[in-house]
Amino acid sequence: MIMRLLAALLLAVGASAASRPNIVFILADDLGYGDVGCFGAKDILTPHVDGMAATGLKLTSFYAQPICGPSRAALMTGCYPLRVGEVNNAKNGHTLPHPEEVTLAEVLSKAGYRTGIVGKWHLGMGPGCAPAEQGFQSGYFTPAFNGATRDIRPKASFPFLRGRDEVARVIRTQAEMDTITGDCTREALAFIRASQEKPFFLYLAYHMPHVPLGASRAFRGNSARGLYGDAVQELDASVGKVLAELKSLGLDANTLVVFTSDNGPWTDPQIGDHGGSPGPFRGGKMTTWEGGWRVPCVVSWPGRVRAGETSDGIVSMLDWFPTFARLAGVKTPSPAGPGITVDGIDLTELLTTSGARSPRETHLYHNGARLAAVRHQRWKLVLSRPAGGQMPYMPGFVTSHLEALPADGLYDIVADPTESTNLASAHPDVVKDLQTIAEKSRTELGDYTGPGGGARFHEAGPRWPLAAQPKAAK
Ligand SMILES: [Ca+2]
Repeated sequence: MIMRLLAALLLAVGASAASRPNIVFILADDLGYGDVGCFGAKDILTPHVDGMAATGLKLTSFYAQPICGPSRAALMTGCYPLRVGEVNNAKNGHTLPHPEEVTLAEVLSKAGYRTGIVGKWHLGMGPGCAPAEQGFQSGYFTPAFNGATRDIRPKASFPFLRGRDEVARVIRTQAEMDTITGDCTREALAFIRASQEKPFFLYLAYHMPHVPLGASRAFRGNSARGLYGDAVQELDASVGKVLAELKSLGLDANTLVVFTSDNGPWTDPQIGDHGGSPGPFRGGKMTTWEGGWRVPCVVSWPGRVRAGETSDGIVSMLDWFPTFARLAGVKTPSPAGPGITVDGIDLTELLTTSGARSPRETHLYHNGARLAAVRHQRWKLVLSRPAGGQMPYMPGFVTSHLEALPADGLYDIVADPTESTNLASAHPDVVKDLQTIAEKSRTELGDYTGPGGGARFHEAGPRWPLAAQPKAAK
């Protein structure tokens, strides 16, 4: 009897260890919905991402966040950025997760995964905040973005760090910018080769096609969308190299690969066209409209993830955290640990069961700290807001897309994905339902006026909005 129990136990342990997949999460930066072939691009060729979609699952209502920092914080914590506890109890435009926040890398590391980041971090480098202190055992990364201007400014530079703070190289020139995608791909392949003994989590956060753009010589002039398209085609070729490496090492059948973007493309005329396309959607990066939030997303895992299927169900960047935790065998009721709320919803059934529907019905849109819109099922309510363009808690960021809206607008996102027809007066009952969801979220998470009851704080002292405005706090 005891022997039989032991045998059963060993079998269970063996089965769970063997079925825990490697996870490769490939994140593009500012890549729009209309910049990938299988999502409609005709002037940029992305055969490798298209191939992932053909053999995996394509998500056509995948929501990131409208800008880099919050999107990465959402991925790393599984939470709406308004819930995430930040350094100094502040609420930053680019979320700065507190060292006490439990990250996806920490959860997977604790579960026995080898964890590595290659590419762009952008979640702070203060004490306790660097990748090495937020769960990554290995790192080759830039602390923040690759620049904030269309062209490289003569005195601008940024470092690639290894480990905690060893400077591996510094990017100063266009010629150096042209090498960063290839550089990250080389590092990613090296991480994969060095990590075969354990299940591994590779967070491969490419800088492209965020400006200033760069592409190596072999890709220059190849696309019909200028340097932007060249940069995306090099990104796609890099995805191909990662997939080929997994295959040649015999790891492909046990590796889940996700390809997506952190936000939509810049389309603001004040800032200038950077080359990206939101596809059929209205607006772009930092706006409330779908173009800023809905990005290409494909998932592949041969033999496990639905092959050649498409899901239009709502899926959020928040949802990877509980999904990956479950795949890694984490058994606590909350994937982040006892008592820690996670907003993400486990996608395992959606990913692996043919025809399954997304478990998510609601998505909240925050611009900076402002609750800007709510989607529930097919309906999206874009909340009224004053003129000004200034985003609360994003001082310095002005975008003409944040135009004044005198009243809440209701859109049928399924029938009208371009958000062209306001149906608020035709469906007052739906407006009311979505306003109720908005109000509940304000109670739990907060709004630009201040945090909600479920927002986390890890320090004594004043909390935002006062903490974010030290002068006013005195
Ligand atoms: Ca971005």
